[in-house]
Amino acid sequence: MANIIIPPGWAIDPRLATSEKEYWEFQSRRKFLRNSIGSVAGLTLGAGLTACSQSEQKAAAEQSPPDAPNPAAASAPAADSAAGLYPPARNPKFTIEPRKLTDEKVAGMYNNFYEFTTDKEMVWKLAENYKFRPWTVEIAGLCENPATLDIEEVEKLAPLEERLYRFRCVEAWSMAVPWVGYPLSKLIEFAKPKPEAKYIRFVSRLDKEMPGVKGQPWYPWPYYEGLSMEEAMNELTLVCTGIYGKRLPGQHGAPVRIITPWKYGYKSPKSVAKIEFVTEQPKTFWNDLAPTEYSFTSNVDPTVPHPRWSQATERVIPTGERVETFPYNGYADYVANLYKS
Ligand SMILES: Nc1nc2c(c(=O)[nH]1)N[C@H]1C(S)=C(S)[C@@H](COP(=O)(O)O)O[C@H]1N2
Ligand SMILES: [Mo]
Repeated sequence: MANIIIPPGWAIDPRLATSEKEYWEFQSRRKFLRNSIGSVAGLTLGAGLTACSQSEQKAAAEQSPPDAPNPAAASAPAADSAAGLYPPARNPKFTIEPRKLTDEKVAGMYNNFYEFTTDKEMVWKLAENYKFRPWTVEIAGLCENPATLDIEEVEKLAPLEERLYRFRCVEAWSMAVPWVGYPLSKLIEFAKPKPEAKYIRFVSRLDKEMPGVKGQPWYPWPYYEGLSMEEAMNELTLVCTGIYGKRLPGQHGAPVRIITPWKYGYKSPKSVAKIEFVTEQPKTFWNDLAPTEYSFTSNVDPTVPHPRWSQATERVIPTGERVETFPYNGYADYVANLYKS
């Protein structure tokens, strides 16, 4: 047999490939994450249900060269309309002490976004080429000003600012990241809810071609979440269109998501397509899947364990350091009064 090396189909021009240093940093980070993550139990549904589609997705994702990720890739195409908007000034009021800001690549390679895959380390790759623009957000329900807005209009509804927030997933890992957005209260002012509106409901995009939707039909897609109006009006709650000074990349929920930093991560829906004002407390994706494990409110609370693990401490990504979890994720001064009664 002749000793000819046939480049695999996915081989790219080496000049386009990542530098070796970046590549090895990427690989060692992957390995570290993989080793340190094993201990966290999967969410509610049995591993058997997800294992098959997950490994298929992984195989598909690994057909591409092992280049370092470009967390901004998904936001690149419409770069022109982003000119002048990013990066906005940081609002110095919000600090993450005693946490440290998570590295951009680390945060962009460890994500929960089940519409793409349940494999946290692969979301960025599977979302990389998804078309998140054009995009519209429907504002509906009990309000004076229902509208369907282009994402570019959503982005300009109020001045963007950067805020450093702690982020705590119910699976007991945490990060701290610089979100870009504006208070949800600004969008609510625009919509003018009627007095009967007591809750706000968010629906993520439903696209049967998203690999995690296609491969996991047992989930009640699309992802749906909700807040009380007081929670939605709280100054911490953000309409988020960016991170690390740029538009949101796919894996973080492009082109627009909600952020509620005093609640577990799943209360922050990604890739929002609809915002609706309603009277009754809306149903939510994780509460419907496992009502005994994921409540509607889901405030970060170190004293209330998840039925299958403690919430007293959290694992900082990527070091794996164990630190104490704070009530309301450290935001009690802003929100504790909402839950007095
Ligand atoms: N549409 C949608 N939104 C979602 C999720 C999801 O699977 N789909 N996962 C949630 C969970 S469990 C977490 S921890 C955060 C993760 O956000 P990040 O990957 O940007 O850190 O997104 C939340 N929002
Ligand atoms: Mo999460």
